[in-house]
Amino acid sequence: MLRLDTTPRSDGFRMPGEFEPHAGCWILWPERPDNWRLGGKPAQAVFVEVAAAIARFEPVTVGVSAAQYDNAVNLLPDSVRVVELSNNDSWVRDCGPTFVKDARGEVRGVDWEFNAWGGLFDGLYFPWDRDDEVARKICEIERKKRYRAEGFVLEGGSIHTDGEGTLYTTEECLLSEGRNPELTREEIEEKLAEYLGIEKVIWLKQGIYNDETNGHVDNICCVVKPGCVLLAWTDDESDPQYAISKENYDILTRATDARGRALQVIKLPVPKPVLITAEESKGVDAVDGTLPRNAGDRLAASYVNFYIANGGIVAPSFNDPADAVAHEILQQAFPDRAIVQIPAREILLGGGNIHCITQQQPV
Ligand code: KQY
Repeated sequence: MLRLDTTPRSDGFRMPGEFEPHAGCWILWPERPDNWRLGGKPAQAVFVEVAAAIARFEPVTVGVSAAQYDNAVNLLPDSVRVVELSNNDSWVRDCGPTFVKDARGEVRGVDWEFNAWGGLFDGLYFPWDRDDEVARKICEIERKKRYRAEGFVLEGGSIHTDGEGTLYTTEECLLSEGRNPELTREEIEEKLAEYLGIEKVIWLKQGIYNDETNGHVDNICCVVKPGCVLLAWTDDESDPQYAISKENYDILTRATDARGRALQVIKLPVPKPVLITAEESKGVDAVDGTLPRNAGDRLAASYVNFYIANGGIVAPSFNDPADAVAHEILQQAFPDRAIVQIPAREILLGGGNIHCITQQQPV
């Protein structure tokens, strides 16, 4: 399909909010043994649960390597489409296309440059060449025209939009050394405006404590609807998460969005610190150049990292008393959607959560 030399803004395209209607959802199958313990088997079981839960609400496609194709087909329900799709790991939120849409309803894909969350500076593995081809291949499969943002590094998990001109991100990630160090904040804002059709960027400072993505926004804050956001929160002032969340809360409550609205900020508690066990650490292959998984390390656990499906919310749970609180808050925030919680420790052990392993395709 066509690679376009124009930009979405010049063609009248904008990134819709995740809460707008979807044609479907993309997922990539986990298997690399230096990120997923025990060769990815426990993670695969949870990915199956996530895919099946989302498939209750909208069509799901799972991309999988040739080596794992039969296994994935065997484990996934028949309602899920499985396609062979090479990748370096299973974070389609970050390496997949960001879809944009115009007023006539045409959907196109933005294909960002992907460098595994920081390239040779502080990236999480090497190489990442297959990941960088995923957006192009999904656009081909879906017959969508594609904008390649050549030379501009971005992951889908580092941005959220309200679909009405406002984009949310973090300074920790978008101004990081490993992404676009040659660009100023203003130049980055200009790229976001060109490729996503947004008019205003709300810059949070940092993401969740110890998040290996350099603080993706999708783990700390997300958009419920225009003018309303959820923010990961703790009341425990001794937790390093407190100062991070408080600073972001102050920014959000003082901000106005692209339409001039003050924001409603809903606090969503984080679970108690989740640490890697010795057994979990032992199950991950040590590979030079891949971030190690050490026993005792704190994982970036957050209930904010959920997927908004047509008519449903597919959200992580952590076997924590706050699971029920999160369920209640999500149900109040999304009264017209069914809340489905999935025990997500195995995804968290890989460095992200349900939002990070999914990518919506708008209708
Ligand atoms: O959180 C994400 N969006 C991706 C996490 C990547 C972790 C790689 N080990």
